[in-house]
Amino acid sequence: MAFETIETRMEGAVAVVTLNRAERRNALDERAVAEIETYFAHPPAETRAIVLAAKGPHFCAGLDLKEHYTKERSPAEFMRVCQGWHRAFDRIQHGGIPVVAALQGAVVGGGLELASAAHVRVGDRTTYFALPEGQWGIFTGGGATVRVARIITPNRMIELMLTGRVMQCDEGMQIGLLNYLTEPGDAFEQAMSLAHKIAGNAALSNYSIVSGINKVWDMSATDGLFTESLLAALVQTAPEVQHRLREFVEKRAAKVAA
Ligand code: 1HE
Repeated sequence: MAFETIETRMEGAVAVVTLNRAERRNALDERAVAEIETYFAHPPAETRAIVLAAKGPHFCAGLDLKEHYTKERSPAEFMRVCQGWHRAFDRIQHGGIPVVAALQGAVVGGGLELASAAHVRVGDRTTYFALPEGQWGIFTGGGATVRVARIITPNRMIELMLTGRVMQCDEGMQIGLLNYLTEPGDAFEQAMSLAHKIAGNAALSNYSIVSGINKVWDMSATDGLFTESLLAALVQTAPEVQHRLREFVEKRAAKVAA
């Protein structure tokens, strides 16, 4: 598929995926969601981390309301639309490659659902969040009931949806929706710097971190601990570990210092 709604490029081992519909505030139409799914299903083989960014002053205005209005979808049609969003965002969250989102301006509705699928979120001081579905008479459909509720708690999500209020970046930091907050315009550089650092970890460690933790969250404690032991058995005994630990044993490694 030739991409129209996203731009992609590599910077070393870091892939950059940029939403490219600034004239629509990067609202997600069916094509955009399909392109996100296609890209994240098969990122370039050398990719060790991905930065998800967006052109223009706003990260993403959510569902393309004009498309939804024009198409007058039936329940069955919109269920399929939602399942397309779920597939695309599952590719991001469970694809095994760390994804860092660089946010600015509006991160609303489906835009917040998209950002919530990333593993690390960096916002600048223009970033704000909202779930304005109630005012349009609609509901979330891109995974927010699972991902956003887990990050900010169901109670906070219910309040945001009922009132439709805008949550500013400072509150986003306080409640863990943002991991980093930068000056305006600096989120992308910060996200790239984090992504390059993350890309230096062992790929199998990163795979287990981004796939294992969220999957264990879905399990019973017994299943979760068993799964953790299986993952650790694979990761801790990989050949790369000996090389990395030799650095520590022979006192060449950087210390974990405050
Ligand atoms: C859009 C969309 C959109 C902008 N779908 N076209 N999402 C929302 O409720 C957010 C609705 N959008 C806004 O509140 C504002 O547009 C923004 C705060 C994001 C940006 O404001 P601003 O002043 O920078 O831009 P603008 O002039 O409002 O928008 C520029 C153009 O983008 C304009 O089109 P134009 O032809 O007049 O130039 C807008 O109509 C268009 N545009 N947002 C379509 N969302 C799976 S279910 C998920 C459910 C949801 O996501 S609900 C949340 C929907």
